[in-house]
Amino acid sequence: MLLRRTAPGVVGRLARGLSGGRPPRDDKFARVTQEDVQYFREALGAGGRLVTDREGLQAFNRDWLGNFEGATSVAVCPTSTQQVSKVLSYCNERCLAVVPQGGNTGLVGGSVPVHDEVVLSTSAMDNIISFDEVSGILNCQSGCILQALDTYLAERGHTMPLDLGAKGSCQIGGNVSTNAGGVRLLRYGSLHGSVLGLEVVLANGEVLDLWQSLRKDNTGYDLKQLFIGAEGTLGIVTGMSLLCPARPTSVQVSFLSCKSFPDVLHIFRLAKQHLGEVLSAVEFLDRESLVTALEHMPGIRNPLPDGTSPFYMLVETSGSSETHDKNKVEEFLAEVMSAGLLVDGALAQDTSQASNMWRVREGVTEALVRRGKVYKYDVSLPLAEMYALVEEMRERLPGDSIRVVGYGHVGDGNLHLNISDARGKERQEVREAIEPFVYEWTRERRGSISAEHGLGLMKAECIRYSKPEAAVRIMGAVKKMLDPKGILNPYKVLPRDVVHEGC
Ligand code: FAD
Ligand code: 2HG
Ligand code: ZN
Repeated sequence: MLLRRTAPGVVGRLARGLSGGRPPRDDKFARVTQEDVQYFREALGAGGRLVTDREGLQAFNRDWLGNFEGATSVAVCPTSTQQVSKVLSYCNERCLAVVPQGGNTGLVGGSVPVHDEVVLSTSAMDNIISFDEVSGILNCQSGCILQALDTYLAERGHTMPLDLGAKGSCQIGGNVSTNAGGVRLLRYGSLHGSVLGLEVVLANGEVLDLWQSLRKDNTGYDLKQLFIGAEGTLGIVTGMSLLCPARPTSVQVSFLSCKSFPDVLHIFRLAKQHLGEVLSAVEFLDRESLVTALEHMPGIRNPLPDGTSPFYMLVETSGSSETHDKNKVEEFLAEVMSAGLLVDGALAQDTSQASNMWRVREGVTEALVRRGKVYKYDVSLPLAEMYALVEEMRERLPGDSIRVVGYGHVGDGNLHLNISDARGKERQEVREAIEPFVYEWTRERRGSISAEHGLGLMKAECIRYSKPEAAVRIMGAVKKMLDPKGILNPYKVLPRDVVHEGC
């Protein structure tokens, strides 16, 4: 699916809404001057792009959800690592705060300035450097769009090890920096496993060359892992080496409906048992999610005549033998039916039906934004208790305009809990009914308050719900070591009390 940003009119209405309020500007940071802009212009030379006009800056200042809006006066778009290094070394010297930005599809306010930080966008760093068809190793710059990489690999019989609804806009550097999960994590694992090497520019401009293409390397600490999921707070990822699997030639997608969440889990268990090595995705959505997608996303059709069951699932297999895989899926469906778990089900007969099934599942996020204000939560929970959070939230939040929806990567224990309010604007009483309840509920079950979207600005002060004090303290020390002046993505990820003074 090619993702288009929501029209500015829609997001404009929603801009605000930040749990915990916007942190005050840290006045240790210098303000951008004309001389700074002139320096950036010279550092970029002819290739790069500098954006300083108000209209052009809008897209850099506002996040995809329209919840967060900053006020940068300059976006710097370099084309090379050397340019990134020059810009960062200068900003560090001047104590100018910098926010790294990829495709700006992040959902926690990490990719946009909070105040007047310089935006360093990787959008002009989109070169594919090499691909080895024997090892499946891809080397590229960080600004490559995920979908473009996958199209490139498809022509060479390979696939990207991750896939997500924002693939038409998100960049691989952003994916690595958020440790994005997505719909194929069940099959290919997390980016901590697929990233073989990274090139990172540190806050002082030093280029840290961890750009190896080795499957095995046990020489000391695996430093690249620190930058995977650091959300731009430790360095700017400029290039990488990724292990890409062979592209499956047979993909079977089925869409099922069932009566209860325990039935969803039972079907998941049967899918693992019967589909084993070819299973590539197990996603679920509740009726409220399905209805929202169908109401607000023109062109998406319900794959089933049944639109009243409380739960829907998308089960995908990816393999190399169509007959074998189809047989397996049919056996699996027969087993699900004979266990009395299925209300209805459809197996896609062609790629257009399969892609419609995926659009239903992946369309929920955009549909919610179109419906009104969204309060978005992304939690990891023990499977057995996962959906109880949605049910409890419904009891806490009655009201005609409110719709509580639950969907996500059931195969990974990752629930996307979204509270949609058709009234369209942040309401304090709604926010207070959700937070801190949702975080406490998750902590009580030793879950994670961010399964895959990160902490960004939205949850920086909430890290302790999922991490012990010692871990937070060590994170603060790592930040201080790698970014002593604290210029990289300030106000994000770490709570204010562990961030060192700097500058
Ligand atoms: P941005 O949004 O630009 O940035 C994200 C964070 O990374 C920011 O903190 C930014 O400062 C930092 N950053 C970006 N580039 C760099 C860099 N080169 N170096 C250092 N730091 C950098 N996420 C999932 O995990 N799974 C999903 O299934 C999923 N589905 C989505 C569906 C939709 C419709 C949308 C809108 C979003 C979805 N997301 C999902 C969230 C988002 O797409 C991911 O977090 C994605 O990885 C962000 O990539 P980006 O290039 O847009 O990064
Ligand atoms: C997905 O899985 C994304 O579709 C977005 O992670 C989830 O919108 C959300 O809450
Ligand atoms: Zn997700």
